[in-house]
Amino acid sequence: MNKANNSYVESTTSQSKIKDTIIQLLSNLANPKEIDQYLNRFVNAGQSHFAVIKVGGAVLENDLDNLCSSLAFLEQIGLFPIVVHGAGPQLSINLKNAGIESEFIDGQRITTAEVLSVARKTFIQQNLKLANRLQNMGVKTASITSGVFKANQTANTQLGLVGVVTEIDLAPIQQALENGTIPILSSLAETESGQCLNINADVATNQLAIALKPYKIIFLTETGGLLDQDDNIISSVNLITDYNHLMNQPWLHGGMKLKIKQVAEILSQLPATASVSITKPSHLAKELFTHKGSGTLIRK
Ligand code: X2W
Repeated sequence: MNKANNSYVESTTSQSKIKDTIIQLLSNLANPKEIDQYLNRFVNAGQSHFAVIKVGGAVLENDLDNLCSSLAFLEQIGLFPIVVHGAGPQLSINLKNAGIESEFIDGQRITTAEVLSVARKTFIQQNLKLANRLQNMGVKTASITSGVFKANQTANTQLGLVGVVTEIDLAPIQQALENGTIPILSSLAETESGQCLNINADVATNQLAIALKPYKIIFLTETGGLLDQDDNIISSVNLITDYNHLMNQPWLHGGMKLKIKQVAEILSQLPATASVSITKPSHLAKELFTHKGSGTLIRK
């Protein structure tokens, strides 16, 4: 048998081993056929196009164990997501402790030079906290805290040192994936002259998704999905059929409206196969590998 055939046998053997592992782990949630179907889609998306996962600061604070287990599970089965983390709540606490005022305009933090200096330290600290925890579990990571997001300072002078992303350098991410590591990105950018800027982590994720065109964009949150008026998770949103109806609901509050609007904007720039999931860390595998899912699936 020649080398090419050999590697085909090796790769199909390892894929069937992976399938066995997932089937075992999800045996109470999904049937093997379903798992097979999703695994094939994710593998076929290609190494750097499987998923961008956004992790909010609140999840890093309150659900780190589940987050790390879910990311380790993906790594174990050969799926390497690109992680973008926030650290908003941690930054607010650190600023308060330092006696520095912290205010927001439309979800963006007013960032003075003083705020930025605390923000950089906080974001890097949170990045390393996640990376260290994963590394202790045997998962290799690459902390990327600069060099990906190029930005201009926002035109809104009240916001100060907040960035509007102009360009994304995917090379550090590709390199990390080629090295067999999970890239973990902080939401910091630089201007052409090297000035560091603060960017909202959701905005950074959206911009990265548009540049990278992954198969899945996943927002890991504490609530685990978009909630309806009775606080039940809305299991799916079809942007073509449900968008106007949903946006006109009186119970849909501002934050959620903004999120749906942003998701619609990302998906409008991605292939029809791409979708966004909002779920909680402990439900990630269920959301990815079952028809039923676990959080909110948004597609167009
Ligand atoms: C955010 C970046 C962190 C963030 C901030 O300073 O809070 C701006 O608002 P979460 O945990 O995802 O909210 N930047 C400009 O977005 O973290």
